[in-house]
Amino acid sequence: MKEKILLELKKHPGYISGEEISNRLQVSRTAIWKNINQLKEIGYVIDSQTKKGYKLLESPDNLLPQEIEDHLKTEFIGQNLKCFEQVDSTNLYAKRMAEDSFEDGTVIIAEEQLKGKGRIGRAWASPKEKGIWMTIMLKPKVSPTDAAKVTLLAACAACKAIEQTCEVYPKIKWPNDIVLNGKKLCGILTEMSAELDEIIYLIVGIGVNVNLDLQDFPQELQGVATSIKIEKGSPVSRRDLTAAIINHFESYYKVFTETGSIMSYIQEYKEKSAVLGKEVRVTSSTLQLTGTVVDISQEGQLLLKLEDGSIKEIISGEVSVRGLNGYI
Ligand code: BT5
Repeated sequence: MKEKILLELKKHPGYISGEEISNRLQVSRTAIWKNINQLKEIGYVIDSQTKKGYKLLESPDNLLPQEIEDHLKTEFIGQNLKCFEQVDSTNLYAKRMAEDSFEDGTVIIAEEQLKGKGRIGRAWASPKEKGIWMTIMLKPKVSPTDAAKVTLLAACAACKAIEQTCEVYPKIKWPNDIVLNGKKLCGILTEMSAELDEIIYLIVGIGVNVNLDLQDFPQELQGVATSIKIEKGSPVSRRDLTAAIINHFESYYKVFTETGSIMSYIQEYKEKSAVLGKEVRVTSSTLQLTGTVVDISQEGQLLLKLEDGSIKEIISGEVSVRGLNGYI
């Protein structure tokens, strides 16, 4: 009912009387009054005047389905939106859901994560109502070997959405980080369940530090992490940015699933790269290399020129890339 009343308020830029809403929705005036109060409790600013009725003055920046949906231009991604106040992790939630059945393109969003996940068991700080913590659930008909490309695609989409919505210009640190002024702004965690030649499900977790202040980060991250608010100097709409990421993601993803290739956006990815041309150290549990990043291949691999002049192809997965003098 709340959603229906909200829709009526949104349709009327001026005041709409309780009677008119009551006639349109076939509900009592008391029910309307109660629901309006509930909307106010979750952050909507609604003016009520005895003679004129109700007028929506301001919508909250909470990540509520009805607020995000208004800004979506997608065919399937985000058409099924599940928004929560608190979850352990949106990726964990998505995995549990995927074990049963899910609609392709379902998006899970939480205002707060208690066990936000990074790669290889790392933690992801996800304070309440400060960021975008979301997971896109997919059933791509591509080979499991192409799954890593979706991380690059998501980074491209998130970066573009941040540029357009927030007017700050971050870079992508291959494979899964977005950095702004040398600090981490966003991380992506792609996970899948697959058989030999078929992906059963793929989930793409995207965490963006939107309106965090420095003290919202755990102490140990304060030197390496940042938020859009910190860099821009003012808060931005999480709702608009969430919708923009989903919109851009779908348009890149559609081309990818149709062609199985990232050719159409690899150039854009390279233009946004924070590591191309830089000397970096690449580490994983089995590898430690220093070299210069000379290219990112059509397959999404990092091409590293080593000291002996040879070129080493690094596949994404569980590697970390660091600049020689600092985070990047
Ligand atoms: C990532 O891992 O960067 C992937 C992060 C994915 C988070 C999203 S949020 C929605 C969805 N649900 C989840 O549970 N996860 C996804 P990795 O490259 O391993 O980086 C993790 C490291 O980043 C940590 O070890 C910290 O050093 C650092 N870190 C943790 N929280 C951070 C934050 N909020 N901002 C910047 N850096 C952070």
